[in-house]
Amino acid sequence: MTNHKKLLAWVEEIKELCQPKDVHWCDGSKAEYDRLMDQMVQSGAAIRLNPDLRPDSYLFRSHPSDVARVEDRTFIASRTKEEAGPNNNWADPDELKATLRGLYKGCMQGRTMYIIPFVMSPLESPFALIGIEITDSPYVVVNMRHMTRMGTKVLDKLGTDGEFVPCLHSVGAPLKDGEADVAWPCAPMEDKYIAHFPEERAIWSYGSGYGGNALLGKKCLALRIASVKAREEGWLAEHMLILGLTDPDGVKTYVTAAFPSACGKTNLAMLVPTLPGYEVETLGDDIAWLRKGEDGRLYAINPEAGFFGVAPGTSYESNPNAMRTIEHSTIFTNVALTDEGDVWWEGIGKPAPAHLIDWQGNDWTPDSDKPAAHPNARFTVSAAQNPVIAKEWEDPMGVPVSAILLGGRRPSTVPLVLESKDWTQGIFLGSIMGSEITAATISKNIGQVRRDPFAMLPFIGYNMSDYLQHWLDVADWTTEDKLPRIFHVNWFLRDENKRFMWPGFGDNIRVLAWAIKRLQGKAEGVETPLGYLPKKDGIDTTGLEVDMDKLLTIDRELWQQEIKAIREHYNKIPRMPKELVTELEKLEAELG
Ligand code: OXD
Ligand code: MN
Repeated sequence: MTNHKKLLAWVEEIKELCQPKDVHWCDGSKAEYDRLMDQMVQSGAAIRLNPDLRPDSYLFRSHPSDVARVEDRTFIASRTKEEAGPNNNWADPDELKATLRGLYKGCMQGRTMYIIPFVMSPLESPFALIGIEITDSPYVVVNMRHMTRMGTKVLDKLGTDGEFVPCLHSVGAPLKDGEADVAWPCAPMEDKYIAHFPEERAIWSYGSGYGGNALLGKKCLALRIASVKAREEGWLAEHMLILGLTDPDGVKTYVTAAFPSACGKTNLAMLVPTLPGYEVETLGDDIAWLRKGEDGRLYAINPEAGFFGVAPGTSYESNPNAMRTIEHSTIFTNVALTDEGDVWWEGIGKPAPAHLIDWQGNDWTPDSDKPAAHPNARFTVSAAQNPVIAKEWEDPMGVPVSAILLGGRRPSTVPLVLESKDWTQGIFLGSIMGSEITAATISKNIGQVRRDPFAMLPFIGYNMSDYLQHWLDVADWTTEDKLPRIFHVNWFLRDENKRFMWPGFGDNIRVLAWAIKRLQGKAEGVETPLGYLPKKDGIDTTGLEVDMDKLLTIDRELWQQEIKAIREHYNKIPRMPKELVTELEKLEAELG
């Protein structure tokens, strides 16, 4: 096990507080994973899928109230409200701890307490962040085995006095003596807390078993806590995919892209190009840590080991590599079950069978007026199973980034692609990013456009104005020629009949190809107040029927409204960096 005194003392303290029935130190082995799965199948928490159709795979159904991240119940408990900023729910750390201690008291009664040593980033990377998650959810343990490197090897790395981030998690559903468990235990919404203590570097999560609320290495550690650490230490923790793009000349370029949750990061990271001669390989689909390398360039590393992807809409047509990745050894949550024991979801590319069991465990037929899979249904799978994973994806130092894409779901206003004129304008474009809210978060406003700077609104562990300033300061880390170029993309423009104007998916290579040509000095740009647009024939549209005029328009009237909305957004962020306000004023003068 371990001789790490601080860790042992913390485990003892939590054991006393939470009063579990027993304690299990996870070794991270496949045997342990299989044992837990067997237990969960037996208890009714999991369904083993048909091994002939979907080997080594399982289906879980969550409680209907516990289906996504809960941003309203997510807290940044920094010393002051000012440090958390207008972008976060703040709570006084002492008060929040007192509330949570009350909830944690006896919360693991009748349950096993699992101790998960895990590391974000490859084990041997100098940038590795070690966390220890204590949880009473075996579902969390099996998911963490895909999403992180976990188990005894991490304890070995930690040694007797290594640093770790304590991550405490409970589903918040103690069992009385003899009380039978339910398939998905969790606490009511008002008792859910996803709490972060950034100064102390600690995470306390209570009441939810779902995704980013419960798998604490992902959003809580690798983004919220890491973003605070990154600002202090001079690096970046971002909500970005990482891909490697090889062009027809054999030149490989690394690109990161920040899109909000459920806006196609996994699809872009695994894209199958429709243009001949191009190849895309995946390095990550959700999180990138960026650091200056010795040569002055920015290097990106994916701290995760797996994909926690949105299932609905994923098909052999839209994302064949994701479909191949999840052919076996996958955990599915909240998808529908076929009579043959396989999975189904809306947009899987096969018509719905005559009968299914829906994500809530009810009979479902195509006449039903509700979706069979929850819109935020997920698959959890090891990244190594992706047929196009780049061989360098676990390089402990990361890969040099040449371009950063920013984007969101915008039905109008924002053109298909733009390149910023310089770093400051790129950060400005990042600061004004907007996107329609998706089912990845529990919200009454799904579909409405919200401002989501760098797709990090729910994940910045400190004040948004300091975050944007930190991005601006990156320009001082190195020389301009070494900085990645910044592009803004929008795959989601719709016409007057609400139909998508751009085919997306594999055809997004056409936009990537233009961006790469820009980097290589092989494509001209048309200067506009917002940056460079491609020339009308700049993007290869061979074989497509698309209206490039419309896709590459900056409509003055729409932008006048947009500027008003950006002003409102800026006004909500006190201490907005001056350079960004100046960018907005410049834009207003040029477009107004
Ligand atoms: C995710 C999210 O799960 O962003 O990656 O919600
Ligand atoms: Mn995400």
